[in-house]
Amino acid sequence: MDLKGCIFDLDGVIVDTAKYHFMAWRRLAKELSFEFTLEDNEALKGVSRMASLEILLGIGGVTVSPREKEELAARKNRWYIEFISGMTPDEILPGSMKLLSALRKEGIRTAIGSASKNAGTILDRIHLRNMFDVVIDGNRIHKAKPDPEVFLKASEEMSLSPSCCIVFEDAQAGIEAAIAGGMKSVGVGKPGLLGRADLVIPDLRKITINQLRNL
Ligand code: B16
Ligand code: MG
Repeated sequence: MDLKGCIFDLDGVIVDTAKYHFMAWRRLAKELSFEFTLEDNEALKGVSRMASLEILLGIGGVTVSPREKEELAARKNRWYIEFISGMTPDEILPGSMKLLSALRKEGIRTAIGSASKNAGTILDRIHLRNMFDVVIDGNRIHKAKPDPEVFLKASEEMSLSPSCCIVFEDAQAGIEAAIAGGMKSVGVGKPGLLGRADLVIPDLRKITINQLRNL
């Protein structure tokens, strides 16, 4: 392919914030008097905050009013912000920096395409904002993944055609969004869940630009 841009999901690809989301959701479940397991947490990856809350409430068999839902989501987010405010550049996942530097050296543009409304805070905490030409986060989109909006906005702001872009994603919904947007995709994680990606890798450590160009 004629590779001109790479779009990275944030949580689960560049940093492991899934653990902080889990800690905050588990605390909320505890307050609502039910257990929320690490296994349950898998279903929340890449899913928006309100959709995550719906899944959580479903697991606990809890019914609340729309107003209470807003309050519960806000409560979870306050804890989550507390957790991520202590993040440091040490938490950048292995291989990310090397790949981002190599891409930029080659003149390939880089973007973040994240469902998170907290993406800006995370990028600031890990000092990585300047490695991305474009940042599209949960505050700038109306439709959640698997809708391709977040990635299409990223390619548009990079002034690139979707067919020249590769999306890096750890969530199934994100791979579906890349496909729907007409982009190549690299799944970061386990092949079982990310089978529809053009390539699946365990992390960003060994991937080369040549491999990406061959997709
Ligand atoms: P927030 P990504 C996603 O980020 C997370 O994977 C998902 O677990 C989270 O619920 C969602 O962001 C919304 O996050 O509550 O911070 O707005 O993987 O798309 O970078
Ligand atoms: Mg993710």
